[in-house]
Amino acid sequence: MISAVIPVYNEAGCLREHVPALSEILTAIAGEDWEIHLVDDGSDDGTGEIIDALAVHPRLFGHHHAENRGKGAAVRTGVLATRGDRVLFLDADMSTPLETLHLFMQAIDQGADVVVGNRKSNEATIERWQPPIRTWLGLGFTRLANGLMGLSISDYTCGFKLFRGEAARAVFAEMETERWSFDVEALARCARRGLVLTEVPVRWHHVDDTRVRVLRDVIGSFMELLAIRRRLGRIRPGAA
Ligand SMILES: Nc1nc2c(ncn2[C@@H]2O[C@H](COP(=O)(O)OP(=O)(O)O)[C@@H](O)[C@H]2O)c(=O)[nH]1
Ligand SMILES: [Mg+2]
Repeated sequence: MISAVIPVYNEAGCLREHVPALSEILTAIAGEDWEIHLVDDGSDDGTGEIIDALAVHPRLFGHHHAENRGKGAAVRTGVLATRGDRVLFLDADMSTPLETLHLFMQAIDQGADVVVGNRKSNEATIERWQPPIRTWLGLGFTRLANGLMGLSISDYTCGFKLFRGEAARAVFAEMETERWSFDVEALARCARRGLVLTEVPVRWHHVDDTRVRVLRDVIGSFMELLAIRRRLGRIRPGAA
């Protein structure tokens, strides 16, 4: 079974279109053996009602946070509710085209425990770039995270990652980072467990409508990174 988790914060504009598209791809891959978990993170634009309406479908599940807690907290809520032996999480705006899922499934079949989308590879196709400031900050964030944690991951924050189910649930049960740096904690915990991590180049189409507020989120993400380093120390792969 494949489980998909979508963290959702004020996405009333795109859910009705994107969730059926995802259901279709999952059906093509897994027949009826899929589920989708939509996690509404305290939205105030009617997203919650749309999720409830979609969740009348027997394989679609809605979860609600009473208040906005952050993408990391929402992904955690969703992942811990999954039952699949594959767990995908992806952004509501579907910046990575869903066809990519086939490649990610192959990587797991070939032995990976965790497959992360990589927008920085030469083989990645960026159909529409983020604003330059986001690209530069992203580069700084990646270097800093790698330096602090002793890892060498090309792209932490691409919102498209596939895990073996047990690995996802074990890692997310331990997660404490609630906002944007949660990807770093998740991948650091994967490395610490000695899980096999594969990066796959993706196609990416930046969607302008964003919940990222540069100044607020840069400071918040930096504080989160320091907290992750304090909690986990430098990672020795396979040490826990
Ligand atoms: N749960 C939750 N999800 C969020 C929050 N902010 C953003 N998201 C989700 O995270 C994903 C990526 O957000 P987006 O605004 O597209 O970020 P960008 O693509 O990096 O500009 C989307 O699925 C959002 O709905 C938040 O505070 N809580
Ligand atoms: Mg986006």
